[in-house]
Amino acid sequence: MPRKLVTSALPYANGPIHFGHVIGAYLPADVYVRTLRMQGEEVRFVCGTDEHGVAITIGAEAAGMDCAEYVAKWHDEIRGTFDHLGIEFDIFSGTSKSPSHAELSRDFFRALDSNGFLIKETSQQLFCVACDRFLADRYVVGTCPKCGHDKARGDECPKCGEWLDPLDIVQPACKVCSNTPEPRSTTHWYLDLPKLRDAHIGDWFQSKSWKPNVQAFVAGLLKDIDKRPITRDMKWGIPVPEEIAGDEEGKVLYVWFDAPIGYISFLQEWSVAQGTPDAWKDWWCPKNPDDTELVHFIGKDNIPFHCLVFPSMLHGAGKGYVLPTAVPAMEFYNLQGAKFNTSEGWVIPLEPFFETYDAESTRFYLLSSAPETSDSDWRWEDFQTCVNAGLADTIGNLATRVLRFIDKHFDGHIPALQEEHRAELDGAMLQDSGPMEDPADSVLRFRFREASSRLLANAAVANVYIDTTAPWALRKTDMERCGSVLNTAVEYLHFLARWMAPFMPKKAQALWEMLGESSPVAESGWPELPKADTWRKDLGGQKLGDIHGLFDKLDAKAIATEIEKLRAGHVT
Ligand code: B3M
Ligand code: ZN
Repeated sequence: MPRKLVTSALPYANGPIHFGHVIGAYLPADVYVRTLRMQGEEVRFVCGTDEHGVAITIGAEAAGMDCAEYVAKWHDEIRGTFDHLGIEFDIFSGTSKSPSHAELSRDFFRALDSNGFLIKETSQQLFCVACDRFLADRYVVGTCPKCGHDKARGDECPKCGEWLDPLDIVQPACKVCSNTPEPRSTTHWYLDLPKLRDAHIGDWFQSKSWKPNVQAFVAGLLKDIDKRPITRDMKWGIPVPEEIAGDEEGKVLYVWFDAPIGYISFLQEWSVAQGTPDAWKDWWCPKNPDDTELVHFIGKDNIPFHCLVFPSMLHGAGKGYVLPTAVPAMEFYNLQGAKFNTSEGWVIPLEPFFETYDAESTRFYLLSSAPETSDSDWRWEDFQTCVNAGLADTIGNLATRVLRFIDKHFDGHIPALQEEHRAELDGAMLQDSGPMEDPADSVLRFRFREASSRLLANAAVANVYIDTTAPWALRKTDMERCGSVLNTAVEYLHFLARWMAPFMPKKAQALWEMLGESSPVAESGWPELPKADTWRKDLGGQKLGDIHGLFDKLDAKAIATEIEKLRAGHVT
């Protein structure tokens, strides 16, 4: 079985992440990894913060901090959010601190250079004298030369969508200080993407099947692809190797050049920490490339870099790096119909959120509303319905009703199954109460919405079973049959806990322990769909753990207040 190397886009260490990020690149990856692990696969899950680039230096300046201190602060903050949500990486490092990152990035640069994939060129760029720096495209603002919109950015016009060169902007101004920048000449290195496309990447891209949103977009880019600058004039960043820079001073690698290399350097860091410094090579440079499946979880704005630029770098380095097998890019996730926007207050601040709401239910709602095939939304009302009708009614109630009843009337021990009831109750549970489908099968196809609805549908089967077999009524007439009916329900809850584990790991563990188990539920393996004859674990006689409610219902008034708060805090 190929090893799986799973990455999530590296969040910029310059601000908090919101639910749009979470469902875009992190939570689905976490569920995917947990599912694979339960299926016995060998997986590494790598992430960390993206700590270079202009956005970081400007953020640090505005905060009055130095860059290292600034990125460390956001690194910890972002990591805290992942911890809250139970998103567990094998390693969560950062591009400015991972020990091998800078040198590995420089090695990439050297290798691409000696393999003939870099171009050195001098051109004019806008320089802000007041800020004493060349302006990155997004830090030039002014009037669009095409449509006349006066809030165009150096890289594109938000009104007409035209891709722009900052030098074409009419009346350009520095976004930071508003002064007029002047053109100055500067030398940079460019990645020869047309050559890399013709060498391999074009054919490689065409040979694979991609999500429709990736396929059309990248095929279009490939057609008239141009070289791309991969260096910048800045202080904060990884210096270009001296032997190549020569007399050119103050050149660092472009943030998008070094950031994806973090997927490699962080795994190197992990390998060293394990005491097996070369282990990363088994994933990144296996003897047979089919021995690794590399899966990049990203949001759709990162598609060109992960499907084109980084694969080009990996190939062009000529060191036998694997190329991605799948890039399950999500569409955008909005908040109540409008884009998440931290600076306009159109966000759900996560710290207070987690004081009030349960992280595991939140995971489930995010997955069930994931922007897989088109943009989608966090809607507070839907969150409430998902928690109340889905989780609390369908899963939570089922478990507590059955287990409390056993607690009370069978002295907390799972009743025995009478042989004479076996066949009939197998049929009642596995055939007559509704269809069951394997959530893992959806997860492996990156269909997280489908996976979460399968999980609920499987729980609904047990509710139908309980309604038709009516154990509460049997208690008065036929205690043995009542026991068999409950035994069968508990056998099924044993499946449900394991099915829940990738989605809601803590709730799954809680249910597992209520069933009297003490091992980690995730280590019990992935249960395929139950089959008559083999599905039972013969749990009769096992003592249950402490029984408690699994999900708290959300109150409609509180939800209405959340929506009001959001509207009131919105500044445009
Ligand atoms: N930090 C952009 C983003 O967060 C960037 C991703 C890097 S992945 C190598 O959208
Ligand atoms: Zn300026």
